[in-house]
Amino acid sequence: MIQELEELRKKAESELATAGTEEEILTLKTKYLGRKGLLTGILRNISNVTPEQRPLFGKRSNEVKEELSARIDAALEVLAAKGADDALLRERIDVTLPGRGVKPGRIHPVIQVSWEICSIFSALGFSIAEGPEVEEDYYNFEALNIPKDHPARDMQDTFYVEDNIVLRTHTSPVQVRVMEKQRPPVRIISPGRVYRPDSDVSHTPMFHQIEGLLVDRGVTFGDLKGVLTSFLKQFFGEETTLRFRPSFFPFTEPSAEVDIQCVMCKGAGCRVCGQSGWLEILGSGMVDPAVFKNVGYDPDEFTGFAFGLGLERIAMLKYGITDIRLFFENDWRFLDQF
Ligand code: 2U9
Repeated sequence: MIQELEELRKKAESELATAGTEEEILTLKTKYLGRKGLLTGILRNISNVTPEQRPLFGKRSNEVKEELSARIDAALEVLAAKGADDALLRERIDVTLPGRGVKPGRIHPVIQVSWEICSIFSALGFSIAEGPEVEEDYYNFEALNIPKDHPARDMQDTFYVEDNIVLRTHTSPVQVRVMEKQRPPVRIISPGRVYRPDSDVSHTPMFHQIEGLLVDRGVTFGDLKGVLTSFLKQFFGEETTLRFRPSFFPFTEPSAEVDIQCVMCKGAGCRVCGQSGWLEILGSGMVDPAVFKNVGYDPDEFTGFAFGLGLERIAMLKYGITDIRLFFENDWRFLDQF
């Protein structure tokens, strides 16, 4: 029996020497030391040993069991330590590698256009005026001679916050507020966000406008033409051809829309200008006397002109962009180009 015990020990040790994984070692542990294991089995057969040999057999059996158990635990520890070392090697961070870098932001193309237009008008003596985007009905409509039954008052065209509070549909209320506080001469432009419930390739529910207003004694339609011609030639190029076309707005009389010869086809007719050869750029007109009365200006003493343009539309024409929604998707591959 002792002989058998020693052979079992040698066998277990040689098997342990070749066990390379945690799973193999644990299988060995069960095989020899488990409840139905080989060593446990030998001990269970102690009745086959002569009574004289029993103490020696029992003692040796326990020694072999403890030795094997200790060897197995040591093997498991070595394996665990090796695993930790491997993980450290695998997950090592090379602090000498260069960083990934943070891409610097860009000025949004619509804001670039806004700045460019503001700087042209600043040089012409206009200052910049700003005001609230959530606006009283009075400043957005009433003061601008837009009567209650005018189509622009329809829910279709306006976001109503409350009964008499709207998201401004144009930046004109800024000019009304300035005129309420300030006597002429007034020479201002007001850039900013405006809101209309519209959405397709050329409309978004929020877009940007710049409007301008010049009020003084003796301001004429000739001044309007002179200032807008100077602006458009500076912005689109000296060679730009433009035309003034009669139009109607509730807040200006007379009114004119200003077109430039198509920048894509130079007037020949193409998809961008709808084959007309012309691109509509801005609306303008002489401030209606009713608007002056609303802000306490005497229409017999003062005259003035006003104009308005949509910045996304101008940026689309300038950069040849065909879908306005690209401006608001924040895809850096688009924004990176400007
Ligand atoms: C006051 C009086 C008059 C501003 C004006 C337009 C004509 C115009 C549109 C251009 C494209 C709006 O963004 S758009 O859809 N604007 O056609 N705007 S005159 O007239 C004013 C402003 C303020 C006190």
